[in-house]
Amino acid sequence: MGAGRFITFEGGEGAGKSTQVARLVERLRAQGIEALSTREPGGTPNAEALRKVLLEGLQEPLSPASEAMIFSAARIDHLDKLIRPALARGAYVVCDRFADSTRAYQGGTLGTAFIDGLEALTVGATMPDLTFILDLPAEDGLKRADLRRGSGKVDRFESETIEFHRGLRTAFAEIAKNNPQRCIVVDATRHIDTIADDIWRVVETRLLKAHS
Ligand code: T5A
Repeated sequence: MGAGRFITFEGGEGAGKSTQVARLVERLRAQGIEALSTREPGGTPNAEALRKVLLEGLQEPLSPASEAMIFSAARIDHLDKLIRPALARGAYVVCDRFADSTRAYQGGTLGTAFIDGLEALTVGATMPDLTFILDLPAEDGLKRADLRRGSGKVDRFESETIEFHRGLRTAFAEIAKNNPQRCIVVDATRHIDTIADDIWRVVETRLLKAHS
């Protein structure tokens, strides 16, 4: 009990996070490890309902602070009902986005002090053991997201300006620089299999071998 590990994937739109979460969970399960794939905003029924509000369901735009609070409310539910219980029983939890996304997406407007306080209240000690930041130019990620979406509607953040998306790349690089033990920046312009192999090597070295 209590030997679970928490791994998160971060980066801009269309960086390949969902793809790599699925690959990693598959590989962990092949080793006989209980591994859960989840996402933010979302992961529990309440948090999925808040996801709809945040990404598609608003009558008029929220203020940046309200938006950050709703992401955090969804995160608290996700942590309480899914992430912490899974970690406590020894599972690996692999999450598509987490608190670094709030820092990168909402932090630009709200500033570091606000985000630090909110993160401390929301996440407390349950920070990820390992975070992969998938890095690629904003234009390339948006192109991938466009291709995948097809004729579907763009969401709240996909419709932001290109300058906003370029700023996200810088914000994630800054997060990696400030958290060198936890964060690994991965070149996401390469082939899906090459990226998955690199990620697996890090997980093997940093988590599996270190705790076997
Ligand atoms: N948000 C979230 C905040 O503002 N604050 C917060 O606190 C949180 C938690 C979530 C939105 O909410 C914002 C950020 C987001 O805007 P979302 O739909 O989950 O919305 O958005 P994304 O996380 O950006 O999800 P995407 O699906 O757009 O991107 P992924 O998961 O990074 O990319 P993926 O794996 O779906 O791949 C996209 C396409 O590219 C292909 C895939 O096959 C797919 O078609 N692909 C590749 N193609 C070529 N080479 C590769 N290496 C490829 N990898 C994947």
